[in-house]
Amino acid sequence: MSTLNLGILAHVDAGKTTLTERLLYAAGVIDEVGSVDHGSTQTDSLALERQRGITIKSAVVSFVVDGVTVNLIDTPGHPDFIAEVERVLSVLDGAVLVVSAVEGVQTQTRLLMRTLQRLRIPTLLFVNKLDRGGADADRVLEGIAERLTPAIVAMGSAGGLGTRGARFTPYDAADAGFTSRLVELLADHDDALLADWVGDQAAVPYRRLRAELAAQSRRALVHPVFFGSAITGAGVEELIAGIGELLPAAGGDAGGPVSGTVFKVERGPAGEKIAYVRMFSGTVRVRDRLRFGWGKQGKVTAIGVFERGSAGRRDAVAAGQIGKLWGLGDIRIGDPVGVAPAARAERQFAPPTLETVVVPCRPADKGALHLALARLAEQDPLINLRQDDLRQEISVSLYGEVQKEVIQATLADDFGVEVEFRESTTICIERPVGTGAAAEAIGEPSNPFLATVGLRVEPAPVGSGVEFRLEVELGSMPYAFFKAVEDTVRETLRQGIHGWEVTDCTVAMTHSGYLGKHGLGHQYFNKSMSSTGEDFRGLTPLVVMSALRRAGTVVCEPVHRFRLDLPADTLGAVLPLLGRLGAVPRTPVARGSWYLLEGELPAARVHQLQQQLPAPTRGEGVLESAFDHYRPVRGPVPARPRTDHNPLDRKAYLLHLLRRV
Ligand SMILES: Nc1nc2c(ncn2[C@@H]2O[C@H](COP(=O)(O)OP(=O)(O)OP(=O)(O)O)[C@@H](O)[C@H]2O)c(=O)[nH]1
Ligand SMILES: [Mg+2]
Repeated sequence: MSTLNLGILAHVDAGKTTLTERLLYAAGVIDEVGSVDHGSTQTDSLALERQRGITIKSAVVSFVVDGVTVNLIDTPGHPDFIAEVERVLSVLDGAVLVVSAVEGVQTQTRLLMRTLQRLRIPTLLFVNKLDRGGADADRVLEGIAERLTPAIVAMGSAGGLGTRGARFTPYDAADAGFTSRLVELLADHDDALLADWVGDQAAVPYRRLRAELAAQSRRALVHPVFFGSAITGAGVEELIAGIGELLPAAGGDAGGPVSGTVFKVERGPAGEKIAYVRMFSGTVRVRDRLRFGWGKQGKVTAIGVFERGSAGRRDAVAAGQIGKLWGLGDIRIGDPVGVAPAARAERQFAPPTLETVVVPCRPADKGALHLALARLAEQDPLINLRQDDLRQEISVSLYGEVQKEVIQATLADDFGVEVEFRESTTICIERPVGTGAAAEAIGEPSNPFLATVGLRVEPAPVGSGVEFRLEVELGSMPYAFFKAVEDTVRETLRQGIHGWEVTDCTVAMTHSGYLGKHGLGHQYFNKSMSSTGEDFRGLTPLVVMSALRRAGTVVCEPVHRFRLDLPADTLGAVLPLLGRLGAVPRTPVARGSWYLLEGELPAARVHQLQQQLPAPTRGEGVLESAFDHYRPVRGPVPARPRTDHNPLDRKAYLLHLLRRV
């Protein structure tokens, strides 16, 4: 049986979880439709999700349609949990992007669609909530064409809008408007089709149009749009048929080399680690010794495979399927299993832009807090646990206030640790502004290490991260020493001149040298006179930081792009507020008695704007915002306290190393 791994994505509250429930019901997996509002759905299974009525973690369920096992991954829509969406993107064969027929396309919808398109993930659209007052199918379809992609086609018409009787009626061959829209859409990627159609319409059978529509949808070139209501079930049968017809099943050879990706990690009832893996090739069996991550190994003690509902115990998981693996204690999110898949592991969304110090209410809980946060970081590495050894504090990175509340509640409920947070601060970055080089050689009086390291730091394009490059012969030193230098460079650059992570730069190694067994003319191996990895790890921070100081860095803060809908008469009161918060608005666009105002706003001010907006807009202003880019900080440069012994202070750094020995 083939498999289709299908993500359900949308902005918050669009109805993903309700739709998931409906799909399971329509496929006969559940006998009763659960409700988000009563906390009884299959995929919002965490206590916190049920209490709050929002999805926090991605969850997998499955059903069978026309002989295909569909693994549905219900994702959270709140921007604070975007990391959960990011982690599943690399395992999807297709997606359904849900848009509310009332709220329409949102900033988050655009962000998701752009990403799905960039990754070429075949995507169907589902316009939900036809039954709700204010539903407007035509306006939303226009919004999709304008703000998401013009490569769409409505697969039917919506009627009875705003009532429980709202329905979706699929078009068919008899619908001339539909067939000509299909030809127009498909002709962009199929010249022959247009020529044949113009020659003789009758010679182009409807079957051919449907086949071409399926082919182009499966290549993510076009996006069919369905309509319905997850609450009443309208349009859901048609969506299921569309999923079967228009999205591609997983490929992969079950007999090939093992290759998969871990996209989720959780702990079972006994605290055992469970890894969710999407298999791209090969078969993993119980008791197999498995390679994963980079150089790790372990024995698989049990396997669960998603089939007809939840995961059942199986002996093996094969190409295309999603399995839960037990027994791999060191496994982490993002680890490849077996041969690394040629997949898309890189970052798709902006990293968290806030951080906050977590303080246990009972000082005695410090140890327990660290363990608990380490557990949370297993499931969400982006919280980027930072232990400040100097101040004995722990901080985490965050997307926003909702995530903060969720962490607080999880620590209390699951780990019995009550915590408070200091005020969140913005996470800045540092980018080098020029080129700087430094080198220290073995034997120089100021260099206490048996290592020669020369490094040059220079700016690289925005978004490129840190690239490490060799400008010395790879054969000139044992590989382990190069690796020690590279790892240490990356580690050291996590805190730049002002304490922020340094990025968008290239670090070239320009000098290298070590003392081997026969160094310094010694005839016999003298251990005390041969270099070790520790020498390179000790020297590199000094060299890279002095090169960085010569290059100079600029501190950049995260900036959001915002979109503000305002009653026209409130614009005059909102503009000064935006000014005070450091926003740069563009020219307002009038839309009837409303203004649409777009612009940029420092991430640090988004929360304040959200809180202060209701007063001048009588509670009617609607703000959407999403991270856009980093820009140099204007005004005083914020510094972040270091958590290590600063290699910029050579003496303190060396004394610290000495004390450690
Ligand atoms: N009237 C109506 N309400 C709906 C429909 N679909 C969902 N809802 C309601 O909308 C709210 C949000 O639904 P969810 O299914 O939790 O939405 P979601 O997209 O999963 O939300 P997050 O996971 O938190 O992003 C709930 O109160 C649902 O009952 C629909 O088709 N019609
Ligand atoms: Mg949900």
